[in-house]
Amino acid sequence: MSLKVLHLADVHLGARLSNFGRYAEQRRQEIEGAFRRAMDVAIQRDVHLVVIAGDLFDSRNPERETVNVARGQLARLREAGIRSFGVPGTHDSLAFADSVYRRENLPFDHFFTGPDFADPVEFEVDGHSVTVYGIAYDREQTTDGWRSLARRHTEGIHIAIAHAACQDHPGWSIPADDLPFAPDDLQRLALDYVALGHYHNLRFFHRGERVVGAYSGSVTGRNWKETGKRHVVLIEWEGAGSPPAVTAVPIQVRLLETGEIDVGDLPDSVAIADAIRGACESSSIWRVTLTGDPDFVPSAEAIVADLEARYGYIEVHDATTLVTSRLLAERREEETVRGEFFRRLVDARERADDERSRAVVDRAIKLGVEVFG
Ligand SMILES: [Mn+2]
Repeated sequence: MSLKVLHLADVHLGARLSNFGRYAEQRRQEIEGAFRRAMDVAIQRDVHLVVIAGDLFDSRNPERETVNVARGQLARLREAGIRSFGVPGTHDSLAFADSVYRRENLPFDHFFTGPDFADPVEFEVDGHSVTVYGIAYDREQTTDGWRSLARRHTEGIHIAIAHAACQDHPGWSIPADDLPFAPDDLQRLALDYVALGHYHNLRFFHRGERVVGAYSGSVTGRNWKETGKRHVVLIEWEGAGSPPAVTAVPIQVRLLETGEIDVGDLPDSVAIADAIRGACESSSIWRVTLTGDPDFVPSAEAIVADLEARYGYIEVHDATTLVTSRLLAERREEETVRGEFFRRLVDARERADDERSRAVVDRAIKLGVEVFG
């Protein structure tokens, strides 16, 4: 039987998510829902191990109900005979005296609290010999960090868990708290898999064709840097030394998606709302950017108010200008104060030598249309 491991990270249980306004509470439940789904996947796929690579909680001091959500889900694994391993992250670091992991006895099979990769756990499961390494970075205690990670012996399958920042460019300054490593470090390690947390988007690391590690990414988008599908990673080995079969399993409850709509030919904000309904599935949460040169000033607020019930939460970003619109062409021909106003603005726009000055003029043109018609 193959050895199956499920890797997840960056759940951020208990995040306030106030960036979602009135939808924040619902979004918090969607994070819990995604975490539950991750546990469902572990149980349905009959994995032997679940590894959680940090930031299970959004803070070191989550509320009681949030801790109980984690407790309940980890207990499901235990009941199913699945071993669970965890490390702290940056949000829920063990370095804090009042860290949740110091106060609560969560039903992990093993939670790594050592400041270096010094104390791996070894066990046999279904005929496989498995070694798991983990680290709880602590600026006061950690001495060797990544340097302490090395394969102990040749037998079996060796997996490391780390909440750590990949330093893709030597020039990036990454604080030591984020446990920086270079992609090469991962390839050199001769481990079978490094389960990473910290960066919130899915990313695989290879040695040749072979996957040697991954960021599984967050399980639910918390902001507009975490759009699209969210995953857990399933890793399967036929035996020690064989390359793993690696699958990213989508896990999110509702996607965050971004889209662009050209509203140049639309008559009003009501029509824009209709166009968004037609283009954007209600199963996702959207940020829609309006582009083009319509003959009116779109009202992002009115469009959001119109669509909020359908999407729960939606953002509309107005990137239109009226510069080449028919409306502005007509106004500029007028021998009136209004005509003069728009002529001067269009001249100012032509003279503007950066994006920011042009944006100021574009805004002034829209205010002018709102005031003068
Ligand atoms: Mn995180």
